[in-house]
Parts: sequence; structure tokens; C-alpha cells
Amino acid sequence: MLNLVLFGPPGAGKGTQSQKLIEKYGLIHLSTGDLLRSEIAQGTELGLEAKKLMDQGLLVPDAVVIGMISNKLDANKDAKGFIFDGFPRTVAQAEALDTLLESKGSAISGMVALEVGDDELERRLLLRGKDSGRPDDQNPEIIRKRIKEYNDKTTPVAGYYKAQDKFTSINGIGSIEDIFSAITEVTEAY
Ligand code: B4P
Repeated sequence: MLNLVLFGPPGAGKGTQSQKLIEKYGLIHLSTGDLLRSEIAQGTELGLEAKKLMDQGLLVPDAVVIGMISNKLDANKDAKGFIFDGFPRTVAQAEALDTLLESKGSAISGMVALEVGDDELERRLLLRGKDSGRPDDQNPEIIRKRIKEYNDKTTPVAGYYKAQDKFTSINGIGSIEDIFSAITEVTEAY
């Protein structure tokens, strides 16, 4: 079973590469950003609360996203494996994910981190914001806040997987195809 954590700052290419990985390996894509945006689109209570935080570039509480992932794991018991995209974003989320997978006799195969500098992240997100309609992609100040949240709360997650010898970092700048090849070189070795 391949359980991959795709890691990196906002705009690093996690969603983009996830789409290619699910096509290649037939894995289930679990993007907490997409799950939250779906709650917002449906106007649920959870979505309304999440929107307030997301629009400010802040993380949603751990319990909310862990609950969503837990439900999705339960709903996909026969999956060949999962790509976790945008999750875990805190060490508490990483610990909860290990516990959830362990209870199902499974584990994370590895984390692949996409490295991209802040200026390029801002450029990509503002470009996406022109078409996507995502409020968090349209304002440079909010984008910088998201990058700061990432640096403060999410970068320690890399250390969590390094300590388990499950961490690989790759250059996230270049063509989408070249980056995909670099990721699959890593995943083929799992
Ligand atoms: P996400 O939806 O995860 O947002 P993201 O990090 O911006 O997306 P991603 O990184 O996948 O975008 P991609 O690089 O593919 O989260 C949004 C918000 O939800 C968070 O700020 C937070 O509030 C909340 N949230 C989500 N998960 C949470 C959690 N676990 N805990 C707490 N809160 C959570 O794409 C970016 C752009 O770059 C695209 O336009 C793409 O076309 C372009 N691009 C990709 N690869 C490229 C390349 N090689 N060259 C040039 N451009 C490229």
C-alpha cells in the first residue's frame, strides 16, 4: 500500500502533482484544502467557520481536519493507498494520522517535500487567483500570512518524518513533468 504525504508551502505544486500521481497509481486523493472548500460551497456550519480562518490565511483547527481525514479513511477501506495533500500541516495532525493508519494496520510510506522560494510562491498564487476565484489567492498580504503560517506551524512536520527516516526533499521549480519524474523516482523506491 502506498501512502504518500505531499508536502510544501502554499503554491508549491502539491495539488498539481497530486492529480498526476492519482492517475499513475490509482490512489485516493485526500486534500484537506479541497475538503474544506467543498464544505464552504455546501454552506455547512463547519465550512462557515473554516472560511473565516482560510480567508485570513490561517490554519483551521486540528480537530476539524483530523475528523475530516478520519471520515475519508473510513469511507475508502478498500483503497490501494492515499495521497495526503496539504495534510498533515501540524505535528499534532501528523501524530493523529499515524494513529489512524496504525489502527487500520497501515502506515505512511514517505513524505516528499517540494521546495520553492517565497517570491515564486507568491507569483504562482496571484496568477491562480486571477481565475480560481479563491479569496486566499488574491491578496499578497494574505499569501504572505499563509507562508508565515507554513513556516511557523507546518515546517516542524518535516522534522517529524525525518526522525522516522521517511523524508525526501525535491526541487519544486521547473516543468510540471520534470518535477513529476523526480517524485516518481522517489515513490518507485517505496
Ligand atoms: P490548500 O488548498 O492546501 O492550498 P495550497 O497550499 O495553496 O494549495 P497547493 O499547494 O496544492 O497549490 P498548488 O501548489 O498545486 O489550503 C488552503 C487553506 O486551507 C490553508 O491556507 C488553510 O487555511 C486551510 N487548510 C488546508 N489544509 C489544512 C490543514 N491540514 N490544517 C489546517 N488548515 C488547513 O498550485 C499553486 C499554483 O502553482 C497553481 O496555479 C499551479 O498551476 C501552479 N504551479 C504548480 N506547479 C507549478 C510549476 N512547476 N511551475 C509553475 N507553476 C506551477
